[in-house]
Amino acid sequence: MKLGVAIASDNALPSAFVVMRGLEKSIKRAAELGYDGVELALKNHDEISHQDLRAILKKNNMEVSAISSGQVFAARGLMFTEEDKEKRAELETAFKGFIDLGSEFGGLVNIGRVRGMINGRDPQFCENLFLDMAWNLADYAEKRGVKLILEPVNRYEIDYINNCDQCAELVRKVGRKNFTMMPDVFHMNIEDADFAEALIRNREFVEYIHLADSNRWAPGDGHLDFDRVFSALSKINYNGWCTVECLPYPDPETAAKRAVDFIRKYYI
Ligand code: LER
Ligand code: MN
Repeated sequence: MKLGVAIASDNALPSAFVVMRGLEKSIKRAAELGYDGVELALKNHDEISHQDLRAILKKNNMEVSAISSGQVFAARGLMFTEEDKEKRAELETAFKGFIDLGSEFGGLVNIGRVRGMINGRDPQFCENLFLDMAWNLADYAEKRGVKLILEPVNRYEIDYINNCDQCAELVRKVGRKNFTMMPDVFHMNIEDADFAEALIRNREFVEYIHLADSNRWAPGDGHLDFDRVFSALSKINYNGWCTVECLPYPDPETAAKRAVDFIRKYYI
């Protein structure tokens, strides 16, 4: 298991769920704190060039755990369930840029809130919009050795795909080997009846994990049962990334440090 931390550029929205901001300084600090890698929460694929990113990672002996796309929804209003052709084309371009970046760095691109809303529309109509985009992007990603990872997100943020079972059902409908799932234990704590049962039941699709406590502070700062989470991950022989995606509270440095200190006891 490898440990990552979510970071973004200095100009990321306040609603970007990241621990640290400023790409270069966050990568350096994450390395010093003992993380193995960083998840890049990007608005645009060209926020950083491949060349600059390669150099910063090498200097700090760090990896990219995944590229995350929440700001494409939050800042640009783009989503898989969009009907408007121009906005769909804009989303496709953004994601292809993320996939190109992912093909050199980490090989994983997240689909969180960007899967979109239903907003009172016909659910089947929305699913078709989602599937069209998912198939198109999965084909593009497959040729570049990249996986797309769909994240169940709680009902207070999105009205489509809230728990792991719904996510697994949609992953089956997409039916592509490079289209899997990434549970976030903060959302699971709201939406899934039991961490262990949900992870074990859907083990074939668990590709990546987001970690935050019940209050979305650093793991250890709330009341979420991490013993149960990590024993389930060990039961399913999970060997991928666990990436801290908590709020930067009480401040980014403290959150990043508390998280790594708390989680270290669960991994070697
Ligand atoms: C949003 O709450 C979240 O968890 C992100 O990883 C996805 O947008
Ligand atoms: Mn998340």
